[in-house]
Amino acid sequence: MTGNRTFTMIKPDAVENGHIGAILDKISAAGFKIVAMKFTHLSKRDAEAFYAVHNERPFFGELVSFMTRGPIVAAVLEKDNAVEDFRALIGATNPADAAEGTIRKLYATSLGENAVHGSDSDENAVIESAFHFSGREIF
Ligand code: RTP
Ligand code: MG
Repeated sequence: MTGNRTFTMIKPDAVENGHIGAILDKISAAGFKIVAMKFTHLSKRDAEAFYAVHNERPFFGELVSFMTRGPIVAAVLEKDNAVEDFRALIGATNPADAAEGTIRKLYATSLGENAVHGSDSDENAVIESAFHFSGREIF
């Protein structure tokens, strides 16, 4: 799996704002194949574990409360060079800095509420996919 898969979440802001379909269209149009997908709602414990790398950061509490505010779409995406190409497709963390046409530029609300997650390495893509999906749920 390493190298050609990444993990994404459509975050609660984008779900609340009705952007699930548009974001999935952008993902497909960019050449990513969806190999796993679910609509789910993170518990506080889930969000704290998923974003544990940020647990010392000042925005951690805000991040956990945002990510647990409503349902999310979790998915595993397949494409050559998936991690890097997906990070390019979503754009910078802060939508104000994101390039024109990127998912965050189009659909994110703010630095904290930025519409989508994308894994930042092949190693984390594997860990994050396994956090949300069993082997039988990835096709
Ligand atoms: P993500 O992990 O969600 O794909 O985002 P990222 O790599 O672009 O950014 P990262 O540094 O990993 O931060 C994770 C998420 O924390 C929220 N954040 N808030 N208020 C703030 O200063 C701040 N900084 C980051 C964002 O939701 C960011 O996506
Ligand atoms: Mg990150």
